[in-house]
Amino acid sequence: MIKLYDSALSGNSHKVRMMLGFLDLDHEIVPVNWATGEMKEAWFTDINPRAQLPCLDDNGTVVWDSQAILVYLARHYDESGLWFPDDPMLMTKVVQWLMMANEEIAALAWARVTVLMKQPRDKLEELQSKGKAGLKVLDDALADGPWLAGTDYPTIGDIACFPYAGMAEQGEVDLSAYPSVQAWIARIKALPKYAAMPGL
Ligand SMILES: N[C@@H](CCC(=O)N[C@@H](CS)C(=O)NCC(=O)O)C(=O)O
Repeated sequence: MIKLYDSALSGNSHKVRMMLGFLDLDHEIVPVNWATGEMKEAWFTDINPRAQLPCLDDNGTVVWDSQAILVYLARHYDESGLWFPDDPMLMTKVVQWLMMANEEIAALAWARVTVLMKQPRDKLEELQSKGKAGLKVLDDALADGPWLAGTDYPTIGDIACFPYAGMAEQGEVDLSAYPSVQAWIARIKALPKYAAMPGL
């Protein structure tokens, strides 16, 4: 049985919950208390030395980092071959979006944490502008077609960018400037087997 070490509040964990849903994979959720820093406890760092969520354990195969987990699940379980396509150019494009998710779009995650956890706001503007730069790149790509990699079906690149783009307003970033991103968010939420997340 697949085990997902997860926090309900975590958009990175949500990427994995979405993928497990799209692939219809049975799994067990193991909640880890992000707010109290349970990821730093020895029982968890023995499993994931990076001390971060999410972390997946597939019958003893442990994978951490949401982008890496998306690749793992697509490679192992996606019979359609569409979520992470084999075609070299398409695969390259998907990897570009995985990197974007881990960089500019992740800045939106930190802006969200700053606001939700009422942390000091000295870095907030910097995080928001980095996130907005990412949203602009997404918006321009999505003006040309429904999905980020230029396919007519979603890929793990879309999943990786989705949660923190979709929750940008929780980090006080107005999404109305990004109409193609807004339409894409609605498109993702309308996919069959989409796993919902509170606040998204
Ligand atoms: N690049 C990692 C980032 C993971 C990450 O930052 N996870 C957060 C929860 S959403 C976490 O566990 N943070 C704890 C910490 O960094 O101390 C991924 O995509 O999985």
